[in-house]
Amino acid sequence: MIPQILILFCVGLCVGQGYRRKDGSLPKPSLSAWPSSVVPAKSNVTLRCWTPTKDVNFDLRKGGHIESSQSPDSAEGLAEFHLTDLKTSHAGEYTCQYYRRGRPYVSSQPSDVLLLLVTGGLSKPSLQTHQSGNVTTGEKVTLQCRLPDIFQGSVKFALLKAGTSMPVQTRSPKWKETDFSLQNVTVNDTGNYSCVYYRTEDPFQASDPSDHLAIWVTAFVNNTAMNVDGHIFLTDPAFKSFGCTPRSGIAGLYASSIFTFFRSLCT
Ligand SMILES: *[C@@H]1O[C@H](CO)[C@@H](O)[C@H](O)[C@H]1NC(C)=O
Ligand SMILES: *[C@@H]1O[C@H](CO)[C@@H](O)[C@H](O)[C@H]1NC(C)=O
Ligand SMILES: *[C@@H]1O[C@H](CO)[C@@H](O)[C@H](O)[C@H]1NC(C)=O
Ligand SMILES: *[C@@H]1O[C@H](CO)[C@@H](O)[C@H](O)[C@H]1NC(C)=O
Ligand SMILES: *[C@@H]1O[C@H](CO)[C@@H](O)[C@H](O)[C@H]1NC(C)=O
Ligand SMILES: CC(=O)N[C@H]1CO[C@H](CO)[C@@H](O)[C@@H]1O
Repeated sequence: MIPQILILFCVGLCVGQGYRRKDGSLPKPSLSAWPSSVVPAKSNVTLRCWTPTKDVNFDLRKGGHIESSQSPDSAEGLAEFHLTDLKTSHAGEYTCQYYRRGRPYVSSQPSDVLLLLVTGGLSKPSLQTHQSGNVTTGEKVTLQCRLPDIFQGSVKFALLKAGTSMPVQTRSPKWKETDFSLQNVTVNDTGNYSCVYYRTEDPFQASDPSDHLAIWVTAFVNNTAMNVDGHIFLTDPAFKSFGCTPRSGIAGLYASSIFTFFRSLCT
């Protein structure tokens, strides 16, 4: 027990003081994009570089070249780089790094690469699912993203989920399409999905996103057994209100409490 406490104490203390690794370098910071690393042209994005090390300055690099330098916005070692009115030329591979303000003037390892994609300019792909109707928890959902027929060139696909800041998955196509699999789905897989395709080299052109495909995973609590069960309903984006769509479909299939749940969504 005591060694564990000492380790925790040391981690807290050493990180706070600017822990240095054996080779003299500082550990890499983390880089994230808000609201997302895949954003439409003309919108804004904030790139956040974070480290627990104090008294440091930050560099944001794009393709290895310094794009911007900044003092952290707070004592916590967080720097925010605001990119506004995005153009396709903002797309690229970003990293950030920090360096100490005082002696010794060492810099950190670079962060992991964040690929910023600015969508628009290439026509949208289509997103479809092989499944129809509902799928139970634990099953696999396959979402197929397909290039527009006219498109030529070498690209990768990214599966996006509304409200998440990173692609759910990226995949290379097999000929004109790719299959994204969501394994062992849970309620957390509920959401609106879309896909884009992008060129894998500078200038990283990216397509408009496909139409949304809603995936709805509901957990039904069995009042007596408290078993959690779930079902997914897949609908076409053409349906205006997703919550209402499966209502008639499930009304006869499940207990009345579930019916009530969907009815409350619709009203
Ligand atoms: C982007 O940021 C600028 C300046 O902060 C603001 O004027 C503009 O409305 C923002 N654009 C969008 C699409 O949010
Ligand atoms: C699927 O998820 C359930 C519950 O989250 C878990 O118990 C099970 O081990 C998972 N199965 C696989 C193959 O990951
Ligand atoms: C769903 O997400 C929440 C919060 O992110 C997490 O606490 C929970 O364990 C997740 N549930 C499953 C079944 O993955
Ligand atoms: C998809 O987006 C629509 C509109 O924002 C929203 O009403 C709906 O609840 C979303 N569907 C899911 C499954 O999150
Ligand atoms: C719900 O509970 C009832 C009564 O215990 C049981 O017969 C039924 O199989 C349960 N249903 C599910 C889906 O677990
Ligand atoms: C449309 C569809 O596939 N509905 C299915 C939903 O799940 C129930 C119960 O598992 C099936 O009976 C339905 O056929």
